[in-house]
Amino acid sequence: MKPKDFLEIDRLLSDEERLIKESVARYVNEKYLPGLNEHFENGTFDRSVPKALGDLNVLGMHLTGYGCAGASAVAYGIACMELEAGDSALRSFCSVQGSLAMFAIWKWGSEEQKQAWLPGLAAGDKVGCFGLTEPDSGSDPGSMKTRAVRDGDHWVLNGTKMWSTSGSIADVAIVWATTDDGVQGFLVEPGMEGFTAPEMHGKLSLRASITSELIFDDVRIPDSSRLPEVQSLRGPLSCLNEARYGIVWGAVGAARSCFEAALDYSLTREQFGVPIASFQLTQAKLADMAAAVQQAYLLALHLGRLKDEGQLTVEQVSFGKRQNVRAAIEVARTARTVLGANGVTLEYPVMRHANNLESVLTYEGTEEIHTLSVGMALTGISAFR
Ligand code: TGC
Ligand code: FAD
Repeated sequence: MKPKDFLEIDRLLSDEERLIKESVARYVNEKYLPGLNEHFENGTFDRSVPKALGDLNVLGMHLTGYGCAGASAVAYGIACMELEAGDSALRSFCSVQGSLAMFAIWKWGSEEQKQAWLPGLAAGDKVGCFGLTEPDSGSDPGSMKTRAVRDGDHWVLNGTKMWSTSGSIADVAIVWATTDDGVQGFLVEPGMEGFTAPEMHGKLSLRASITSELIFDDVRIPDSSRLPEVQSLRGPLSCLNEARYGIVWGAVGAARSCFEAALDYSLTREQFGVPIASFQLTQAKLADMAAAVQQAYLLALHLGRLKDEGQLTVEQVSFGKRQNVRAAIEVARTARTVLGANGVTLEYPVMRHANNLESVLTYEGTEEIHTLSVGMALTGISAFR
């Protein structure tokens, strides 16, 4: 019996998938986690991450060509799971870089844009970010106010984006704006006059991740920096499908880390002269957490296999993101109780994951938005408005 792989789901992975799992986990445990608490406490991002993830070949790993690894969706998911077992900030960086910034260029960019940006982003030599959310436009991106107006062979961009992960360190921001021809994406670079990216402070969640505003004040952008292949909200939403899929897996990692911390702690912590693991109430919690983690893992793997067959629908992604993040939050909360007062400290990963998961529940489409997406698929009736 393997208490930490109860149903032996790892046996369903191929040798290559197991190898990726092991190599990402090794990086997380040996290189990333030792410095994490300091970054979390100080609200700083470990600047060695981009290059390290580039060396691991996980940035845009599910994309093909241009220096990308061309791995399967399941392999990409497994990498997300192991990264988020470390911290959601690590998976977030990978998601934004690979699934939002790189995918946008890969799917909707020109050949020149792909050649100019994708190899550097895949290697982690360059950092990308994604600007969709605005101060007055979150769940309803169609209400965005950021606007680009054509001026000869340039565009003039005005507006403000908020909550952009990696924004202040990005070499390229994928910015979505309304135009006379619909929503379009622009590649905005630091140094373009009128563009600033101040870091946002005061987050109590994802503290080891950089989050920024992106402010555009008459920024002149050449037409060659416009993503030429899409003029609709379909552009950004297609990128979100990719990143949401990564969260389906990432949430399993965060939940697993909390469960394992609780299991280990319960076997060594003694009260009333016995390990707390010997109490029936503790065992019930451990059984519930083990079931939740295993179910979430199976769901992620099933959706991953569907994606590799080209069969995964956006509603199924919503189902998975909603279900697995919910499950992870519940596991984190339960694990926290098993650890007692120690559970609220940084000495254990549980409260850190619990805090991070509040952002994960909200970004990439809130729990409510994904509930309505599933509701619409079930009933055929849209309840968004
Ligand atoms: P709607 O009229 O339904 O659709 C507009 C156009 O988009 C198409 N579409 C999609 N395409 C691809 N994938 C999807 N999931 C799509 N959903 C819709 C649709 O077919 C249509 O295309 P076309 O060609 O006819 O123009 O749009 P709506 O305005 O009614 O909105 C629908 C809704 C609410 C589901 C959508 O707006 C939504 O998903 N809202 C949530 C916004 C969100 O998730 N924001 C995330 C920002 S980025 C982020 O959080 C990064 S976190 C950092 C990290 O991961 O670490
Ligand atoms: P709102 O849309 O204002 O929602 C508030 C509440 O109302 C929620 O509970 C919501 O579910 C509910 N609600 C809204 N509409 C409905 C409805 N129709 N029916 C029922 N309930 C509804 N964005 C980016 O563009 N790029 C990034 O890199 C990025 N990174 C982020 C990093 C972090 C740490 C965080 C916290 C957010 C990030 N975001 C990013 C923003 C994120 O995508 C938004 O926060 C999210 O889309 C929700 O928007 P909002 O916060 O404006 O909430």
